[in-house]
Amino acid sequence: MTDSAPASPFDFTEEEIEAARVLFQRQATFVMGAAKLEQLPEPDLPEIAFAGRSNVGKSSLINGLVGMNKLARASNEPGRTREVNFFDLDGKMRLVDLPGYGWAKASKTTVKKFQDLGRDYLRGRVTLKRVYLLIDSRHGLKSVDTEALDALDLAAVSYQIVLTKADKIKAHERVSVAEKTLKAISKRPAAFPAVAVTSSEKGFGLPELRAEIMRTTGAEL
Ligand SMILES: Nc1nc2c(ncn2[C@@H]2O[C@H](COP(=O)(O)OP(=O)(O)OP(=O)(O)O)[C@@H](O)[C@H]2O)c(=O)[nH]1
Ligand SMILES: [Mg+2]
Repeated sequence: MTDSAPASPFDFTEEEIEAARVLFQRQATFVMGAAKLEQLPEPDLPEIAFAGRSNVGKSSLINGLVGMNKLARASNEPGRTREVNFFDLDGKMRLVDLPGYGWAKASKTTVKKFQDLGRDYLRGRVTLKRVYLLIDSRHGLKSVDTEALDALDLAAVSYQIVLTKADKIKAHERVSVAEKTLKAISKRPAAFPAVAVTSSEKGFGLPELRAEIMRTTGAEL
């Protein structure tokens, strides 16, 4: 039972799921890693960004969505993604991999530098359609996550919660952590009122998330 996909909180037709599958099979390429705000690519495509604690699975989720193992660099070493990394899905949209927060081992100045960059990107990007805020399904919302949600609400950036690593918990636990998380964000003004449950490792939740991204970005085949 633990490998079965959880009930989807999304309402998509089979056609939408299929269109999104085809869309995400298009060529995905690394565009650039920006270490400064001045280095961001021109805002000429819809973007979606992946944010969350270090090691929560942002880079792995991007790889899972596009079906490539090594597009975004993932590793067990927290703080792997140190720049704002841009990936182009065949001119249809850009997927943006943000440096993680809550990363204790780096020096304070390094952490601050990348967190400030991530925050500036999130606040000022006109083409940013939605932020996917990743939460480890084994742990649920922690106080550092709450701070990130506060910042997104304050900046009025539309965001959605995505629970990650759901292969590591049992099916009934997936349901309860999703319900609990949904309840916790219900009064947040910029939160999309649904919680995605995913596993990049096993692939579940990804077809629905692709469909959701396709809808949000307005990307067409
Ligand atoms: N079991 C399991 N492990 C996962 C999953 N997603 C990611 N991981 C593992 O979690 C670790 C961290 O994944 P990353 O994708 O590098 O995490 P990140 O959020 O990009 O981390 P930073 O770049 O440091 O912020 C890696 O060892 C992954 O293999 C998942 O769905 N299931
Ligand atoms: Mg990463």
